[in-house]
Amino acid sequence: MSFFKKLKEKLTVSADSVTEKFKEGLSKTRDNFSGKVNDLIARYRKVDEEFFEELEEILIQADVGFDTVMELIDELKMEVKRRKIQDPQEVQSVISEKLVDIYNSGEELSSALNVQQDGLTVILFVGVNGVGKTTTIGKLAHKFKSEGKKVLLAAGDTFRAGAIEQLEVWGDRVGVETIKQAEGSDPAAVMFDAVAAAKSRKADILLCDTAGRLQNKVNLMKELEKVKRVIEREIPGAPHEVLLVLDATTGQNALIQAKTFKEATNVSGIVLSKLDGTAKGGIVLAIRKELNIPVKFVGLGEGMDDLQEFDAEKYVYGLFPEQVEKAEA
Ligand SMILES: Nc1nc2c(ncn2[C@@H]2O[C@H](COP(=O)(O)OP(=O)(O)O)[C@@H](O)[C@H]2O)c(=O)[nH]1
Ligand SMILES: [Mg+2]
Repeated sequence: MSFFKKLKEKLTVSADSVTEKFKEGLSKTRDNFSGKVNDLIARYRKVDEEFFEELEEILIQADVGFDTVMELIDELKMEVKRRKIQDPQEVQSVISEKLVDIYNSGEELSSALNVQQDGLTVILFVGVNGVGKTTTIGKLAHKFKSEGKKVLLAAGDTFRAGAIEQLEVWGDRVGVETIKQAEGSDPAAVMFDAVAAAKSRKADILLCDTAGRLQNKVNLMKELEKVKRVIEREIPGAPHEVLLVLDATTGQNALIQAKTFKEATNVSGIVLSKLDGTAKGGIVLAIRKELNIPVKFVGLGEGMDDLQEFDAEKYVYGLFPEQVEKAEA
């Protein structure tokens, strides 16, 4: 059975709104990357060295990352040989299968959030200015609230003008409370207050915003350490997640940011925002392979429902929806 057919059966396409979100959110990448793959397949009569060279180029242009592309091409060549595939049409399903395999290969990394069964779960958000931390917190607050959880927000970005209000606007929209102090105050003090409030109100989830200053790694490290220390002291085992938010539209730059943050703090997961805003959605693969940190969520739009748990199969469906939908054998 072809991979497309398997995917079709597994995803029960178009019945699931999450699957549809991936399809909508990946439309730019589909126009670029998938469009080029489709065109390549239509132009070639048989799968040869030149075909793979062109495919390699397309993958690199989609920000898949050099090493990952090499691995993928090698795997593809082996598979094509093993299955004695000659017709480029047949390769498309194999490409998709290998994209999923490559993402899921290596050290097993769970994309599930470490949420405590009992008691408070604290999630710290880090990342440079403008990547989407505050927006992601708003979306995640909405998700937890709709699961019946009591959520609090901590306005730890006391640095950027308007940052506190922006978080409060999200809090109001979602219907959760924001713990804050005045602009310019010590973020560690805000966290102290927020943890105390979360305890006394018996909250399930505390989502902590931070400032994204990255002009100096030493300062960043100090600030994050201090914030984390306060949280740790008040709640043993917390923060339960440190999520690094990366902007998919910044491409390889996102990888550089990730490396810096990885050195400054223990990052437990990545949120890749604005995947809907890029035509180079291959960056998901590069991030997973090069950083060895799971992509826990992707941002597929600006709305409340546009944050989705990352899933390699839904991602591939979003890249090749028509092929999956019409897959027969
Ligand atoms: N299209 C799109 N825009 C997003 C997404 N996430 C965040 N944004 C936008 O990115 C901008 C910066 O986000 P913000 O949360 O303020 O970033 P912060 O500085 O890291 O807190 C805002 O205009 C958001 O609406 C996403 O997944 N898709
Ligand atoms: Mg912010």
